[in-house]
Amino acid sequence: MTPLRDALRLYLVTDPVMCAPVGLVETVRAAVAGGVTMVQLRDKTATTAQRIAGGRALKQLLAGTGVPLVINDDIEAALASDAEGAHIGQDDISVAEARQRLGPDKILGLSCETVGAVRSVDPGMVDYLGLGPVFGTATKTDHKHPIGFDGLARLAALSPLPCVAIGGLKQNHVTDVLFSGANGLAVVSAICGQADPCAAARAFDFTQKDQHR
Ligand code: TZP
Ligand code: MG
Repeated sequence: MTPLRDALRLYLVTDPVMCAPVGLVETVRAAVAGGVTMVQLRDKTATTAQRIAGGRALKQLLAGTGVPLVINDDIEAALASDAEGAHIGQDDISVAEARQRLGPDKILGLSCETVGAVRSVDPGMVDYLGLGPVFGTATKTDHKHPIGFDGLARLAALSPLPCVAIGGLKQNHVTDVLFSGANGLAVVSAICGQADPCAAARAFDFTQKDQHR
């Protein structure tokens, strides 16, 4: 499995409605071929049984790629589909309960929008943070104010864990995100909504930033 810090580089968060024209599994297959390094199954309206079925299909697809699969907000589905972990938000089940149910070895990701949320993270319980939204986005409208790259830099500097930026991020934001101190970009519509998800993923160019390391 790719080390988590590296896996966070280009993190595809799937939206089943946006993926529908191409298909969820085909979107993920193409996106991974284009360079996606981590995948989250995020389906707010599905049942646990549907998430398990989706998770199993994606696990099969990702076998041997080193790309970890995480299930949003459903520990039971994460376990039953043998995903690498789960991702939760501030209003979902508690970190302690998620960690207890996942066991010590699975990946647990946590969304943080504020300085207070990052400060209260227990790095012994959580593996990575999702920071944002960097920009406002039609994909998720129930969030607080966008934090911008300044806010991202503030949260990333405080983060005791690897972190990934999310919210309105597109192919032209790679350099700003990495220079803000996040380990990578998590995206939905920049890849899921696209007719050619492979080309959309490939258009995230990390070579420029790599030259500065
Ligand atoms: N959490 C914060 S913003 C967001 C999530 C799941 C949606 C990001 O979607 P997009 O299409 O990449 O802006
Ligand atoms: Mg959630």
